[in-house]
Amino acid sequence: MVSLLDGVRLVPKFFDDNEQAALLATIRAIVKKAPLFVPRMPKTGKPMSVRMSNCGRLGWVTDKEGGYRYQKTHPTTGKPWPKIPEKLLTAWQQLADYSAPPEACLINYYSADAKMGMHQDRDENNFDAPIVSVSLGDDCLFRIGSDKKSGPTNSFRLESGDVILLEGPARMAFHGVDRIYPGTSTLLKSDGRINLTLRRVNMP
Ligand code: MD3
Ligand code: FE
Repeated sequence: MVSLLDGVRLVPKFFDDNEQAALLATIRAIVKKAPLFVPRMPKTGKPMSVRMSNCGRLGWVTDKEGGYRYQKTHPTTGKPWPKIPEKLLTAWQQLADYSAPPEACLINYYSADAKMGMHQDRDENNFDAPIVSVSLGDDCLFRIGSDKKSGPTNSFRLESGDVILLEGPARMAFHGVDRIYPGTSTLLKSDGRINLTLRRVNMP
C-alpha cells in the first residue's frame, strides 16, 4: 500500500491476473443485464465519452433533464441494478475502514480515446465513507487536486488490478482521467479501460 497524498492510498495489483479475469467475467454478466448507457451532461445534454452502468442497490445516472443522481433502476430497462459481486464487497471490507457495505458500484467503460474531466463526487449524502476504485484493462493517467477547483494537481498511472482508496481530506478532492494508454493490458479483448467505483450513498 502506498500513500500518495493525504487520504489517497494506492494498492498496486490488489487483484492478481486470475482475480482480474474472474472479476471481468462477473462485470460482463452484469453489463448483459444492465447495458452500458451514454451519460449526458445536465442542461446541455452533451454526451460524456465514458459509457456507464451500475450494480448495487443504487446506481449513479445523469441525463439532460434530471441531472446527476442516484436511482434504484436502470435508465433504459427500468429494472433494478444487479448485485455487487462478492469479490468487490470483500475488497471493500478489507480496505475501507467503514462499518457498512457500499450501496453503489458505478461501472465506467473508457474506450481508447475516452477521458473524464476534473470534478468532485458530491452526489452522495455520505461524505464520511471512503471511496474504493478498481481499475481493469489499459493503464490510465489519473489526476487529483485538492477540494479547490484550481491549484496544484498530482497525476499518476493506474494499472489493471490496482485499487485506489479516497478518504478523509481526499474525499472531496477534484479528480479526473486525462487519458487511456491503449494496448498496455491484454485483459480486455480490445483497447479500453473499466473502472469500478464503490460508494456509500447514504448514512448507515
Ligand atoms: C472520489 N471515476 O466516476 S474513480 C467517477 O477512473 C470517477 O473512472 C474515475 O471519478 C475513473 O466519478 C476515478 C476513483 C476516484 C478517484 C479520486 C477521487 C474517486 C474519487 C477523489 C475524490 C473523490
Ligand atoms: Fe469521480
